[in-house]
Amino acid sequence: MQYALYYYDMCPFCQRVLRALPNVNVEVEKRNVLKDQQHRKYQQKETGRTTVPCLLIKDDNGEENWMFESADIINYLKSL
Ligand SMILES: N[C@@H](CCC(=O)N[C@@H](CS)C(=O)NCC(=O)O)C(=O)O
Repeated sequence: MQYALYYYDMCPFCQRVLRALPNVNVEVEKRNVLKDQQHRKYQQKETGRTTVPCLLIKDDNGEENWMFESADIINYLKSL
């Protein structure tokens, strides 16, 4: 499994997730959607939304699932 967090620094909901990352048991790649427009475009293409934070969950078969809502993302990552 691979995990990527779509975020930007000034977003308080993103900060909540970012603060939780050191306490989870998986590695999460950070994708700043303001610093890299490709990330923003990809998220929008795949989800129809630009809301952050957003967690991309990619399984071993390459299938991608997207999760919104900071509380849900934190709970999910802590459950792993
Ligand atoms: N309830 C959501 C709120 C997320 C939210 O409001 N994100 C804002 C940035 S702070 C956003 O992405 N707004 C732009 C958009 O929705 O396209 C959460 O807890 O994650």
